[in-house]
Amino acid sequence: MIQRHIFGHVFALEALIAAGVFVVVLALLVYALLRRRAGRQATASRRTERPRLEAYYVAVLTAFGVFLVAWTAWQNHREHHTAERPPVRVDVSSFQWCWTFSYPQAPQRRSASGTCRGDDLPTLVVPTGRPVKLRLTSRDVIHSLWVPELRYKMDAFPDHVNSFTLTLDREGRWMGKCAEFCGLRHHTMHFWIKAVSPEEYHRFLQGQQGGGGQGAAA
Ligand SMILES: [Cu+2]
Repeated sequence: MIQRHIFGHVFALEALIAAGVFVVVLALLVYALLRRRAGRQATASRRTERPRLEAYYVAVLTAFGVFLVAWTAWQNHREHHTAERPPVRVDVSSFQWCWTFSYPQAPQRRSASGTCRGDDLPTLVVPTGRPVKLRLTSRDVIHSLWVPELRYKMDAFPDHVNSFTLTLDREGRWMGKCAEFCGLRHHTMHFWIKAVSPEEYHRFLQGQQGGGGQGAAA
C-alpha cells in the first residue's frame, strides 16, 4: 500500500467531516438568528439545562471522536505493517543543523550528504515499488523529519531510534524539512527525498561502494 495514498485518504475524510461539522454549526447559527428576528414577541426561555439534548450532543461528538481515532490508527497500522518484500533499510541521522543518510547495504555505508547551506542539500535516495525502512535518530536535540507532500512526519530523538516504512510508487523528488524547532539554523534543515527505479538505486549503491557518495543519484 502506498503511503501518500493512505494518508491522503485519511486527510480527505477528516477534512470532509470537519467541513460537514462546520456547515451544520453555521446552519444552526443562521437558523437561530433568523428565528429570533422573526419572533420579536417571543420571550426567551428560562431553562438553564437541557440534559437530553446535551446527552445527544455528547454522544454524537464521542462517536465522531472514537471513529476518527480508531480509523486513523487502523490506517497507520496498515501502512506500517505491510507484508510485502523485505524492506530496504536507510539510517537517518539528524543534527544541528542538517541530515545524513546512510545505506547499510552499501559496504562502506557512505552517506550522500549536503551541508544544508544554500542549495547544498543532502538527498535521501530510495527505490520505487519497494518498502523502505527509515531508522531515524538524532545526534543532539530533538528534530523532526517532515515531507509535506508525502504527508509524512516523524520525530527524531537523541539516544533513541524511531523507525517507519514507506513505499513510493513513482519516481520523483520531494522537499523534506525539519518540523521541530531545534535552534538557530533550524529553518535551513532541508533535504531532498528522491525516488528512483530499482536499477538506478542499485547503481547508486554501487557508486557508494566506489566511494563517490556525494549524491550520485541526486
Ligand atoms: Cu529543526
